[in-house]
Amino acid sequence: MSTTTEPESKKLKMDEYPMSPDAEWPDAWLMPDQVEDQCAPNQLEPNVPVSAEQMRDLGICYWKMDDVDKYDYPIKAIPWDPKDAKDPKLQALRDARGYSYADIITVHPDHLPEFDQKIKAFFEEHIHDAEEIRYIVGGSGYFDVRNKEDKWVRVHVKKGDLMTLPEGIYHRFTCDEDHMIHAMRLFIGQPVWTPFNRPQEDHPSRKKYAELFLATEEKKEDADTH
Ligand code: KMT
Ligand code: NI
Repeated sequence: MSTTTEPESKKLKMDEYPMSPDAEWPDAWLMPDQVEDQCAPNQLEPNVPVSAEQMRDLGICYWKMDDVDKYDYPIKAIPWDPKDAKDPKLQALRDARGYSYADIITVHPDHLPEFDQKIKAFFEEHIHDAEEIRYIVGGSGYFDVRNKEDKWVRVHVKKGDLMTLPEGIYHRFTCDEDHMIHAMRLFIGQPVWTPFNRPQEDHPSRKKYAELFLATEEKKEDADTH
C-alpha cells in the first residue's frame, strides 16, 4: 500500500524553515532620527546600507516567496482562508512556524477607511507582545526598526517578501511614495495586534527582547555564570 505522507525525517519541524540567502534580503539603510516626509526613502548622505546579517542580529527573519505571482489574493479578507491560493511553500512555512491565523489587508487611500489617520498610527514607535509577521503580496512599504545603538533602520519590503519582526522590538510602518501595500498578516493562534507605544522598558516583551538581542557579551556571560 502506498502512502502520501512524508517520512518523519523529511518533515520540517517548527522553526526550521530555512531563511533566504543574504542576496535576496530586502534593501535596508540607516535613517535620520527626524524626518519631514515619512514616505520618502530618508537615507543618510552618504547612504549607510544595513546588511542581512545585521538585520538577523536584531532578530529579523526573511523569506523570499518566489511564487507570489502564481496566486490571486483578495484585497481584503479577515480572516483569510487559502481556498484558491494554495501556495505549498507558504503552507510549509506556516506549518513549520505555527502560523495558524492569516488575514489580508490593503493599505491604500481607496481601500483603507481613514487612510491618513491609520498611516500616522502605524508610524508611532511601538512594540507588540508577539512576533509581527507580514507577507507582502503586492505594493511596497517601509518597516523601520531600532538597531542596537537605538538608531532607525529602514527596511524596504515589496511584493514577495515575507518578513518577521521579533516580539518586543521597537518598530513602525509606513507606505512608501507609491502609497500602496497589499499584505497578509500572520499570527500564531488568535491574533492580537495591540501596539504598546514607546517607552515600554518594563514591558515583559521588551525585557525579553533586550535580553535576547541587546545584552552585551559580558552581560550574557554574567547571566550564564550567576
Ligand atoms: C503594521 O504592522 O503596521 C501593519 O500591519 C501595516 C500594514 S501591513 C504592511
Ligand atoms: Ni507593529
